[in-house]
Amino acid sequence: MNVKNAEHIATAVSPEGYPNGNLPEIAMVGRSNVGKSSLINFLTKSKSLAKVGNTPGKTRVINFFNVENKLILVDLPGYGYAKVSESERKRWEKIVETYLNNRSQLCGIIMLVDIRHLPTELDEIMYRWIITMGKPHIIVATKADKVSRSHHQRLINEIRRTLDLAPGVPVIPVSATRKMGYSEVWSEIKKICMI
Ligand SMILES: Nc1nc2c(ncn2[C@@H]2O[C@H](COP(=O)(O)OP(=O)(O)OP(=O)(O)O)[C@@H](O)[C@H]2O)c(=O)[nH]1
Ligand SMILES: [Mg+2]
Repeated sequence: MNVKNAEHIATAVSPEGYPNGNLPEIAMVGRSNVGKSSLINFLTKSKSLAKVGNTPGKTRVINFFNVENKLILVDLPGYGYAKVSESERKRWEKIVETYLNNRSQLCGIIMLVDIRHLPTELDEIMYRWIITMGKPHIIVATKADKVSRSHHQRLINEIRRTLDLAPGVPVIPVSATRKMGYSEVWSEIKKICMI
């Protein structure tokens, strides 16, 4: 996908705020700070469409980005930020759960994990949730520029083993900084959304 037009179309905490229409949606899920917003900017060739790195764990809303009027990339709030209170965590859960369980045009999920670290227990719980939902999904291993390319395959295998991924689930190393993985991720998104 050679993206030329992408725009922020909605910010929401509940279904009333979701955008209207029937465009297919792909949701980004992952720990706070893993690189969800950066991935959206990378995939839309934009510098600042999605806000990056401003106080991790504070983004408690869902942002929707229309891409070429063909699909919507959905930036979900991140989990696992150490400093959130129990009530904030519950709020996160409600926002994300409501979206993932009820959004009919959600066609697939991109789960992000940092290539440098083994998926955490929360990642494992999230992944099992994704499996239960039964939607197509891929794993993006972010910040691939932070480790030498010669280690990528080993680290990907470790991610695969920790999450106990089925053989058909792709794990794609991506670097938003070095612009690596663009066509690989878009190719999977196109398959998932059938666009
Ligand atoms: N080196 C490197 N840094 C990255 C990459 N992607 C994101 N980052 C950095 O990681 C930090 C977090 O990125 P975000 O995109 O804001 O992460 P997020 O998952 O949206 O975080 P929350 O909104 O808090 O859930 C920022 O400082 C980014 O610049 C990457 O590919 N390489
Ligand atoms: Mg973000």
